[in-house]
Amino acid sequence: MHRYSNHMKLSRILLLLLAALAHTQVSAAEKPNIIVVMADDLGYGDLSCYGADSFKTPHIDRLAAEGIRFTSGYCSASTCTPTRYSFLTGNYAFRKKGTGIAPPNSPAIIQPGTETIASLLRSVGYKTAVIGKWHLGLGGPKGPDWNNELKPGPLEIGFDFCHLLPTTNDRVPQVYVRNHRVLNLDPKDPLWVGNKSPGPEHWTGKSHRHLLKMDWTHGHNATIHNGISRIGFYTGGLSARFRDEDLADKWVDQSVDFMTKNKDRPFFLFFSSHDIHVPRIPHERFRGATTLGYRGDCIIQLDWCVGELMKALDRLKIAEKTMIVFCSDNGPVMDDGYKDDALEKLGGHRAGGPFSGGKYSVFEGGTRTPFITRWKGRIKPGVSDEVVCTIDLPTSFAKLTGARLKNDACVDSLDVMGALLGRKGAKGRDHLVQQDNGRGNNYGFRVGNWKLQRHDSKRTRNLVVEQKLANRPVDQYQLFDLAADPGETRNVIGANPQVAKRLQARLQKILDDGRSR
Ligand code: NG6
Ligand code: CA
Repeated sequence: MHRYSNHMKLSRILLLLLAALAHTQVSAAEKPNIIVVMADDLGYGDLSCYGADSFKTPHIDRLAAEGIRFTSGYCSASTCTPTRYSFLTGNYAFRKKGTGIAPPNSPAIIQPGTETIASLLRSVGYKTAVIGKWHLGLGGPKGPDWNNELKPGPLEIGFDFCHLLPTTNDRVPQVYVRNHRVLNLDPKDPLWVGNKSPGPEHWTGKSHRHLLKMDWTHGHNATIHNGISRIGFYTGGLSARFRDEDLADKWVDQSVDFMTKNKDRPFFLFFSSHDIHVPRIPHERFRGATTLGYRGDCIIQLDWCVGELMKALDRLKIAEKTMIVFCSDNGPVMDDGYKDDALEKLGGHRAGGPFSGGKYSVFEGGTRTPFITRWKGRIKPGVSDEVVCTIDLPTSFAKLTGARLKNDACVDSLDVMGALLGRKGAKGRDHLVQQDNGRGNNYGFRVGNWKLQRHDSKRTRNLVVEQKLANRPVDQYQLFDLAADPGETRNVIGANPQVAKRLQARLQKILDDGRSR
């Protein structure tokens, strides 16, 4: 009896200890609202807080002044689909086939059951939404069934709500997808989307080029909508179609609505802007806002959107309960298929800042992009040189909010929350793999200030973004010292064979291991 009660006492104490431990873990978790603003094709040098001096971006500058501006903030790929895939899943896109730039009729790329930043946050009580560009496919293996339920999609991988541009706006169709349906679709006028012309009478950017309000330079010459020809063909769904000019307003309206409805509970909003992707068609009120043409004007439109989100946070009195991450999905590009004078009106503006390359390339300009965090009253404003990447957001936010992260999920997503919050002495990544669209099998590998480039395709792309695409043959491996040469102009592999060997082996190991967390 005596021994029994001693045993009871001991287990009671143990239980109490466990409960206390669990309690400290729970109370250690913080659940701010989280807004990730992802710009499209915005380069390192495209904001005045990052050195642009041909125009001003006052709202994003204010975000940076009230938070941390990262000088080594990255997205994980130099095109859209792989970066977005990695941001949501925490897995490098090169590990999975079919994660390159998605075509108009792409099926859902992220399968239900995959852990995502949204499912993780939802598991700890967040209301989750994606508003804006999706470009990760919709529907089962046969692709989207545009006139019926569009499933699977965001709602099957952790989002409670979505209001989407299904692909990217230079691709068909120009309709919104709200949750599982094309919005405002009249069943009597079904939407058809395909990659072949429906017939010789169908007007295209080739057959009716003289009617276009913005001409194309390469590709983008199929179905015409709103005076602009696109990639891919479609017919019908006229009542569902939007004007390019109104996208930014729509994202803001929908987002403010979502924030207002959920102001009293933690929410996660993925604000996925289409600015400044082609076709760059700013709203009429932003035209001429810069001397750079529509590419510059779209930056001002993006800046306005960020300002509206911040105003809404202030109005709802939740700015101090909300952490914002501002980032981009890949580096800059000038001519991406339309004659919008981006290059002609560029002047002295350097879209990639001090870096070479841009969209499609593994030079720093392809993935080193604006990256800002703000949490009023919690983050001490400043500038950070720590290496952080959009792929790190799932794990970092899981750790912050106490979401349980399975070992086999988010396998390349590291906890860099300390760096994102600017905690003293907190480190970012010690290495990062950068990829292009995936098809060319080109990698960048940053370790400290060393940068290894591996070109399995034996060609570089988009070397100088301020000029036309410059392709040239290269050695498979090149090594650069980013501290001395941020523009990656001097290959120092000959003088540093041991460093190169070490980095080559480490990169290969990351590719072979199937995970890096
Ligand atoms: C390319 C398109 C380019 C753009 C890009 C996707 C051509 C010739 N080029 O294939 O215009 O749409 O895909 O951009 O069609 S991204 O930012 O969404 O990855
Ligand atoms: Ca993009």
